[in-house]
Amino acid sequence: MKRYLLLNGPNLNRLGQREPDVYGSETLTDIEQSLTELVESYGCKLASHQSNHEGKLIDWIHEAEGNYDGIIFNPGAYTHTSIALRDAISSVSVPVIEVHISNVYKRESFRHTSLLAPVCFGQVVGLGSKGYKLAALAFLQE
Ligand code: CA2
Repeated sequence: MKRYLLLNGPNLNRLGQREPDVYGSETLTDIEQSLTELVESYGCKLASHQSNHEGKLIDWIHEAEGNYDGIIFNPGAYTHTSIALRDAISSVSVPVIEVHISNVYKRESFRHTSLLAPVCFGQVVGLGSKGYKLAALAFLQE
């Protein structure tokens, strides 16, 4: 059975609490539930973690090696800053799809650069919470 890992980075535990115009009204729990349903409908399994700490995200990426078939990852603002997360993604053979709820290219210029995208399998940007499902489908329909 194929197994997938959903990772969410800093502040994504605040989804649904503020800025619904930018990030929508769904909570992270809502997103986790609907993604679990989708993945299970394909006979696969999903595990999910969120952390506001870079090192924890790095540990989960390392632990994914040999245990998961793909990672759906919204790295939050670490996208734009973290060489350490980029190195972690490079250090494993598990494919990673980077997801952003908002269209980062329509926003401040500091959000236009992803240090992670060059080492990711793909990227989904600006499609709201549906982006997580589209990333999952890219793995599920492989
Ligand atoms: O669009 C995305 O998914 C982001 O990864 C979200 C990050 C942001 O730093 C990235 O540039 C793009 C922010 C995380 C969510 O922050 C919240 C702020 C207020 C209310 C709810 C969430």
